[in-house]
Amino acid sequence: MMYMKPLFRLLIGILLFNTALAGDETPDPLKVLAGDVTAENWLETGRPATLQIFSEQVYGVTPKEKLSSEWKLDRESEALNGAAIRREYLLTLGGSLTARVLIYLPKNKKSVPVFMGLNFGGNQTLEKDDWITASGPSERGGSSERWSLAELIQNEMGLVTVYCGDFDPDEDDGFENGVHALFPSDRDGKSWGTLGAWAWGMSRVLDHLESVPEIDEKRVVAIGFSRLGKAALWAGAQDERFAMVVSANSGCGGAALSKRAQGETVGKITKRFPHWFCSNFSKYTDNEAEMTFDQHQLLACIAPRPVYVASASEDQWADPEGEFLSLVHAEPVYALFQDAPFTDESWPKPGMSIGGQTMRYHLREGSHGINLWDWKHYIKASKNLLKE
Ligand code: GTR
Repeated sequence: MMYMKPLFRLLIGILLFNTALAGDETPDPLKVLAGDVTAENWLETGRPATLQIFSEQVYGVTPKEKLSSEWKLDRESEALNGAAIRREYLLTLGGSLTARVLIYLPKNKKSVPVFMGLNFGGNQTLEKDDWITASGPSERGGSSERWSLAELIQNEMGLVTVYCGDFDPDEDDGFENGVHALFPSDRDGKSWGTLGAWAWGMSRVLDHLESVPEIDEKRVVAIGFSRLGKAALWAGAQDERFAMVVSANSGCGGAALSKRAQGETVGKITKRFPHWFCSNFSKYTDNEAEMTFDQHQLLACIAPRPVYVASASEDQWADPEGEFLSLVHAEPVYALFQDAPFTDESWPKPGMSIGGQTMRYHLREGSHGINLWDWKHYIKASKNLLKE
C-alpha cells in the first residue's frame, strides 16, 4: 500500500490533468451539427443550435414578439462642409421608448453601404457642432476621434448611430427600464441582459433602413467598439440582415476566447458588469473548463458573411491574441462556405492586417481604442467584401 499511494496519486493527477486539458480545449464549432457537415446543414442546424447556446448561457434569450415601431424623420442638415447630409430620425418602440438615430450620408448618392454602430455617451459626442441633439450625458464632440466620418463620406459610405442608453442604460438597475421594460416577465438564468438589449436595438434600427432611399439596406455593416463591439457581434450573429460585422477591441464576452482566461475573465466581467449578460454566464466564474462552447462559435454564427476582428497591441485586458484565435477556431465553419485564410497564419505583428475573403483581423499598434487607422482598414475591407 505504501508503494501504491504515490502511484495512485500520480494516476489521479494524470486523470485530472487530462480532464482539465479537455475542458480547456477550444471546442470544435462543428460538433453541434446534427447530420452532415455541409454549409447547408450548418445554416439549418449548426447555427441555430449555437445561437441557442449563446442565448441560454451568455447574453440571454432575445424576445421574439414584435413591438409596434414608428420611424419618423425629425431633422436634416448639411454636414462636413457640405460633403454630407445629416439626419436625425426618431424610432419609437412599443409606443413608449424613443431612440434618436443620427445618420450621415454622402451627398447626392443613392443606395450606399452604411456602418451602423451604437455610441457610448450620446449622438452629440460625434461632433462639436451644436446642431446635433444631445441624446446622452457626455461632452459634445468628445468621441469625434472614434468616428471617422470624413473618411466614410469620401468613400461614399454612410454612418448610422444611436446612443446605447436609448435602448438600455448601462447600469445594473434591475432591468426595469430601457427595452427590458417593454417585455415584462419573471426573470431567470436565461433572461436577457444589456448587451442583448443593445443588439436588439441595432436590429430595430435596421428594420427601417430600407425606407431611407440613400441607404442600401443589404449592405449594412454592424460595428462596435469594446462593450459595444460585444453587442455588435451578438447583433450580427443573430440577425442575418447585417451584411458584415466589425468588432473593435471587444474582448471578454466579445471576440476573445473565454477559456484562455487572459486579461478580463468571465469572473471579472460578470462581477463588474452583471447586467451585461444573463445570470447563467456567471456559472463559469473560475470555472471556464465547464464551458462546452467558446466565443469563436459566436463568430461562426456570422458565416458566411464577412467578419472583421480588430485588436490593439497594448490592450491586454481584451486579450488581443485570444481575439485572433477566435477567428482561427471559427474557421472550420467559414471553410464550409469558402475560404480558410488563417489556417497557416500565426498572430501577426502590430500594424498588420491579415485575412482573406470573408474573415479579417488586424492588430493596431497602441491601446484600447478605435481610430482612423482602424476605420481605413474596415472601409477598405468592406469595399472588397460587400457585394452590391
Ligand atoms: C471595460 C470592460 C471591458 C470593455 C470596456 C469598454 O471596463 O472591462 O469588457 O468592454 O470596458 O467597453 O470600454
